[in-house]
Amino acid sequence: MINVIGLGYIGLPTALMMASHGVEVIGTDYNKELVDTLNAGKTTFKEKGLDELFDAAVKAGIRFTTEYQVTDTYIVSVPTPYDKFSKKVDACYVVAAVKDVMKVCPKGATIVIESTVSPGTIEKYVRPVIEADGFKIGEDLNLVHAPERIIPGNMVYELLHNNRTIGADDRAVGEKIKELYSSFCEGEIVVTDIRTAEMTKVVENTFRAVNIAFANELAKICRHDNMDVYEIIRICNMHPRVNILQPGPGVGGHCISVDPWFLVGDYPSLAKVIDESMRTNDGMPDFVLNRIYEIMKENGMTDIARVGLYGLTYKENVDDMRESPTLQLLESQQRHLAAGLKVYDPFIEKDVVANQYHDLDEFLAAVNFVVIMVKHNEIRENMEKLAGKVVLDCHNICGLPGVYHI
Ligand code: SAJ
Repeated sequence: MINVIGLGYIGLPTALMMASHGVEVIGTDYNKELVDTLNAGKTTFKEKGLDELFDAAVKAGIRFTTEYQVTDTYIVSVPTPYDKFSKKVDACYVVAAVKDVMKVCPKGATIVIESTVSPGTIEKYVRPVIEADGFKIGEDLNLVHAPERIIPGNMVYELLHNNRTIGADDRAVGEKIKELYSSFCEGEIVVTDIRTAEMTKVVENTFRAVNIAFANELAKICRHDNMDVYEIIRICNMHPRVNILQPGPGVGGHCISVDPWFLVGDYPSLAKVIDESMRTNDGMPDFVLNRIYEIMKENGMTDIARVGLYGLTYKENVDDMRESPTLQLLESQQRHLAAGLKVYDPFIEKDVVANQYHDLDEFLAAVNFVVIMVKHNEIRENMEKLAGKVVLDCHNICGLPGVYHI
């Protein structure tokens, strides 16, 4: 039996996937409300294919509880927040979960840490905690790091098809865990050591952050001299060895906007390009806010309350708002005492910010300047409703004449 600890964005789909592929799984989360929701037969967030996967897992016998189980394999997928000031990862939830596992696990059990951690975290924070309790790693307890790679919006498909990395102290233990993931994973699974596994995960997300920053910097350069960044990127990408990403209003999510800071925090004098890239991405919501003021001026607009931000999530077609550029922009606007922007997102049903709308038509009726912050399918399918409005299209999806870009 596998005990999956932490039933959030990663733990839940992983637990469901294993259960629906014939593995006996019990999911544990200390959040009773979340466990009650799952036990009532409901999923806790929206994700393509998740409800169907949930049904299959429930049929296969998955159970949810707040209690840690006595078993030989644990998968820990709890959050690893980072400290905004020190830029370092806070491993407190991982450490707490490992401590709780140690209270119940039998000798020789394996703890698989799926949570993203900065390189060296397991060495620095997890091993000492285990050893302090008199456990001998490799005898009483085995440690494995199996970082996840799935992308919100396409999690179910990617869980099945992505290649994976498994880091273990001991090859045989790594191979055993590889076999477990092979129950559902059709991708290639590489077994390596823990430190390498930690590093690859952070490096993957850093690669993407640096490349997005490059696109964002190009957008700024092109804006300065009124060049079309999208056309330039399109032509450059026809070169066989060039593949530039797309500029946008900023980078959100819990990974690409966070993980690269771990490297900056740990190697401040070495991670220069990464540091600068992260600052570039983090500066994009402010850049958009300035564009809004510029465009208002150009159109003789003075009332910020007639401006509406379309999209609150960190990217299209998900209901996840973590580190979202829209939230960053709103925070910045409040700092500038210019509160009043209207906001709407079809994926966010609860009221989370001031002046939030829950109906596209009502939102559009309330504003005459729309800023497309997120390219949800909904807005792509309703472009004609933007006719006659001033539009700042941060994703170049609009195609209407006279539209502004970042
Ligand atoms: N973005 C741009 N321009 C682009 C691409 C993305 O501005 O050309 C922005 C998006 O709008 C979004 C952010 O970047 O705000 C990140 O979005 P994403 O869809 O690229 O990635 P995430 O954060 O949803 O998922 C990432 C993935 N990592 C990589 O692609 C290296 C996923 O594989 C990871 O598993 C996930 O982070 C994670 O959990 O680490």
